Amino acid sequence: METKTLANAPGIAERAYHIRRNALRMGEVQGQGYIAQALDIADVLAAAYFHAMRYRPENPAWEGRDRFLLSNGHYAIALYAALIEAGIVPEAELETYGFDESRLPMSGMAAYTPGMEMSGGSLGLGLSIAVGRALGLKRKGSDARVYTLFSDGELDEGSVWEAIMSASHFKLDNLIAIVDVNNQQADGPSTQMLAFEPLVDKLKAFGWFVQRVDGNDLDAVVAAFDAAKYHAEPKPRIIVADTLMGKGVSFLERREKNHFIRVEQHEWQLAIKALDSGRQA
Ligand SMILES: Cc1ncc(C[n+]2csc(CCOP(=O)(O)OP(=O)(O)O)c2C)c(N)n1
Ligand SMILES: [Mg+2]
Repeated sequence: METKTLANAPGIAERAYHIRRNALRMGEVQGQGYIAQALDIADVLAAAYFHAMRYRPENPAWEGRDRFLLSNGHYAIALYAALIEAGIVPEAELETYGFDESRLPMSGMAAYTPGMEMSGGSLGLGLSIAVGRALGLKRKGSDARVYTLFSDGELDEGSVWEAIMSASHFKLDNLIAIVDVNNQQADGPSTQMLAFEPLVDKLKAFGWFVQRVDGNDLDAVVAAFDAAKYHAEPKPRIIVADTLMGKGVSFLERREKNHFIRVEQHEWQLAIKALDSGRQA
C-alpha cells in the first residue's frame, strides 16, 4: 500500500515555495548559512516528499517508509524545511534552528531530528550508507526505496566512486540517488576544482540508470523521479540535477561566493518578497 504517494497531486510548486520560505525563515534566525543551496534544491525536495516518496508523517520510523539520506549534512536547513512542510517536524521548531538544545542543528544529525536518516558533516559518506541500507532492505524482502542526496563537491571523494561501483554490483534498483550539480563548492566552481564531466557518461559506464535534468524545472524533476522508480533494468538510479544557487530570490541568485552567505537583517523581508513575486499560482 502506497501510504503517502501524492502522485499527480496539484500544488507541488506550492510545496516548493513553502520549503523555500521555511528555509529563509530559518536562515533569518541565524542571519547566515547555506541558504543558496536550500533555495536551489527545494524543487527536488518538493518532488521527493510530495510526489515520489512513501512515508507516514505521524510515524517517521515506520518500517515500510522510503528512506531519504542526506549525505551533504550542511544542506540540513533544506531538509528541515521539507520535513516541516511534510508535517514530520513541527513548524514552531523552525525558530530554534542552529541553537544549542535544538532538534535542528546546523548539520544533519540522525539522533536529533525525526525524519533525518543519517548524520552528516563529513562529506562523501552518504552514498555508501545508502548502498548498505538499500542492500539490507532488499535482503529483508522490503519494497521500500532508499533516496539519497549528495552534492557535486562530494564527487571529489573516492568513497563516492566506490559506492557508485558497489551499487551497480549489487543491482540496487531500490536506490535512487540525486546529485545536486550547482557547480559550487567551498573553494569555488566545482568543475574548476576537480573536473567531473562528462558525468552522465561516467555514471552510465559504472552501470547506473542515469537522467540529467534541470533541477529547478519541477515537471522535469517529477518525471525523472517517476522514470527512476519504474525503470525496468536491475540498476541503481541517479538523477543529475543541474540547479541554480539562490533559485527564486533574484538578488541571491546573482550573489557570488554563495557557498555560505550572510544576509543582512533588512534583506530577509526583501528575500521573502522576492520569493513571493515569483510565486507560481
Ligand atoms: C570530508 C569533508 N571534507 C571537507 C569538508 C568541508 N566542506 C564543507 S561544505 C564543503 C563544500 C562541498 O561541496 P558542495 O557541497 O558541492 O558545496 P555547495 O554546493 O554547498 O557550495 C566542504 C569542502 C567536509 N565537511 N567534509
Ligand atoms: Mg555544490
